[in-house]
Amino acid sequence: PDSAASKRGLLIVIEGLDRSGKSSQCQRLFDFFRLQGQRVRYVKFPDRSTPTGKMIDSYLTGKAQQDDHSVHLLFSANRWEAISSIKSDLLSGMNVIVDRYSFSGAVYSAAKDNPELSLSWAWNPEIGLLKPDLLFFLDISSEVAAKRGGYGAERYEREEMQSRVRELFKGLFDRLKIVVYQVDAGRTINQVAVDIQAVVKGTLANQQASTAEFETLGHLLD
Ligand code: NYM
Ligand code: MG
Repeated sequence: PDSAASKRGLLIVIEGLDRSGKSSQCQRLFDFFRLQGQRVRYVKFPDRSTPTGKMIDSYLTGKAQQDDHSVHLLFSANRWEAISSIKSDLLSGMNVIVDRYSFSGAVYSAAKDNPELSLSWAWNPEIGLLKPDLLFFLDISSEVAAKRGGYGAERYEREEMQSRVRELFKGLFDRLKIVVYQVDAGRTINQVAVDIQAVVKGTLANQQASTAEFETLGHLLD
């Protein structure tokens, strides 16, 4: 059998609305890899620690105003500036779990009350970023999400916006050549974690040593 060292790591993205349980599931998946003795890294977008991330944070918390187009491109730049380090980690055999990615990037901007930010306009700067090996969508209604201790005080954390975001996520997935594992996120953390791990276990078992190449995110289908 091929040695594990000859395989690159998996790029696993977890997407969903605010309060859908993404961060808990990323933590659970991280622990799962560690228990298997596998190397793993956790990445969260936006990464608020970098210069672009600090600008994004100021915008989200209402400390700064930004043109809608401009802040959209900052979110995208925040991913682009991280991608070479993610790629080299994957090549070194590390699995990378990503909490929000390009899919959030496109739909949150497109959900704004600004007709200039169409879904396809918002998707464009994501083209060429690494395509996830596994994409999970933690599906929850905006009503159930709102009941989970309520939304916070950041921009976008309003139920009306979240319900538009949910519809846009589904519309976006329909227009991409990508497999999406939609998980019912209205259940307990354990139930959701079991479903995610089952998919990851299956992928690890079937992973070929030759999958060193990467695919990238492509254009939206019509
Ligand atoms: N968000 C997140 C975007 O608008 N564009 C993006 O590209 C990303 C990654 O930022 N409400 C939004 C979604 C969230 C907010 O993310 C902050 P989080 O995961 O709540 O820290
Ligand atoms: Mg949030």
